Amino acid sequence: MTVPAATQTFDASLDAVVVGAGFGGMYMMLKLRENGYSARVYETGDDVGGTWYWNRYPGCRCDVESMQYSYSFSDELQQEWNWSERYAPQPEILAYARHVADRFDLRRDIEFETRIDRATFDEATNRWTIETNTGKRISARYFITAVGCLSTANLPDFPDRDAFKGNIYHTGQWPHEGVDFTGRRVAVIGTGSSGIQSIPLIAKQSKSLHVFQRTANFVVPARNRPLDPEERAAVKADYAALRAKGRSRPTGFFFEHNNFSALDVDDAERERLYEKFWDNGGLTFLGVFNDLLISPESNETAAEFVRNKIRKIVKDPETAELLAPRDIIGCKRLCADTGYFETFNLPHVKLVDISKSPISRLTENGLMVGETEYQVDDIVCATGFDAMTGALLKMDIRGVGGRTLNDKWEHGPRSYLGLGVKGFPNMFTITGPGSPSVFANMILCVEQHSDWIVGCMNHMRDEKLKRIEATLDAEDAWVEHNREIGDGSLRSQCKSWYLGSNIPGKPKVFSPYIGGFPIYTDKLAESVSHDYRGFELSR
Ligand code: N01
Repeated sequence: MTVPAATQTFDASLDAVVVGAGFGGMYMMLKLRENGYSARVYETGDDVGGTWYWNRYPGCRCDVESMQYSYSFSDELQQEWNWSERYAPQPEILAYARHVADRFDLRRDIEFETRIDRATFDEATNRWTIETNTGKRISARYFITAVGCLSTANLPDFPDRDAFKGNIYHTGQWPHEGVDFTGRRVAVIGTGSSGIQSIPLIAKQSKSLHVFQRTANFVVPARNRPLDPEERAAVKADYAALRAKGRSRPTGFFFEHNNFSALDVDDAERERLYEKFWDNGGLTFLGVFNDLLISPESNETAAEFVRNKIRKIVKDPETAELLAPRDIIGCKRLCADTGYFETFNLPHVKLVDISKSPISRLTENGLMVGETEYQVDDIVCATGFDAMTGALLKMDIRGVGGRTLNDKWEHGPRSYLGLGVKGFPNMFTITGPGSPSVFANMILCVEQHSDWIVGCMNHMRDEKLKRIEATLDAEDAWVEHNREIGDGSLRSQCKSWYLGSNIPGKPKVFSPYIGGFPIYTDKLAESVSHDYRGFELSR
């Protein structure tokens, strides 16, 4: 329960408050400290790690290669840390986050088990008043959110949810002690990345597994494997150049890609290239041609290639057809698997198509689809997140004139560069909607934003400025630019969390910036070199 503001006094007066101790909040804290600012991070969980603290479901791992999904700011750090696999499992990423916190002595500036409930801008002082669920009231010049893009779990409000006598889990809020499904009858709802990673492992333990699929997803093999010392050493020897190469790519990753269209080659060559990328494994499958997310004809060649793979792997033709997505590959986020399709060949695993007839309600013993009851002991909701805006809008953020962020974003998020919001001065949103975030290497994105923010704060300090706010013109132009380039991509052509379509009633706005990491980098630099163009700075 929030303690009323009137009954509180300030518990601290700081230069900056940072919300969240995931990779974004940790690095932001380090930069603030290095630059001589008083700051504190507030974190709901009892440890660092963000996404990797909460998501502990079986099979959870990063489907971005571990040598790249790691901080780049410290060469000592990247030289001393040894990733064990091509794709790091969740416990190892969490161990890495803890290592970073200890190595850079970050914990002393992080307040755990403390949620930020409200932040209010005071126009008289140009400072934020931040209130926590523990009753603290903090005054800060800057309010910096590092809340992640996929951190607010979407637990569907199935009718009669409370009637179910078994256990309901959400992949994004997994019990820390783990769950033993041995001998249990399990239902998994949802076939996005979390479902696709967890289903093969849940199937290994459970007595029976029903997978409830609303929309089939495109999945390519991850081809995970242990990393051998020579491979690690080769990357480490060339890390700076490889990171630079990554930053020059739209995704912020370095990987093999081709710079020609799928329609520039004949059928045999196209097939050969698809096979090559399929065998290599991973999300870089979409790099096989340069127009897969632009040209529907090119996209369809890749989509059909994957459908044919599914038809070959899954033995029951009816199940295979249900698992073969009909829409655009890469529109919903591509998934990478280890044995997902093979799992449906097991006799105790059944796919339930709920595309036409949804889960109508829960019962004491399971769930109903149409007239059929599926009796289970456990229900796993791999149903995703209120992405991009959920964690920001959960806080009661009040800007100029007491206007809430919820009100301002009633019809979808509006920001300048995904960093600043008109009407919310001295607030910065790390990987906020309108920045590349989920379309790029998230760790490079948080480093980029934190560096930019601290650079801006240094400029303000040098110039004795007290207030920075995005201008309405800059915000409008950025929102329009986002819309235009989003419309030009096939990624905006289906129902996805990028658009907010997974949350009933959420405005359908394509939220991440799809222009690519290097172009975005230029835009950030341009703003700085033109005296923070697009922002109004004042004393
Ligand atoms: O969530 P999702 P996720 N009834 O939204 C279904 C990142 N991530 O947690 O498609 C029935 O993708 C929903 O159906 P539909 C990654 O960016 C990364 O799997 O909306 N079904 C869908 O099948 C990823 O994209 C890693 O028709 C319902 C599923 O639930 C993002 O997180 C690992 C439903 C949700 O899929 C989200 O992934 C894991 C309902 N009421 C996740 N509501 C890495 O490896 C939803 N669904 C880095």
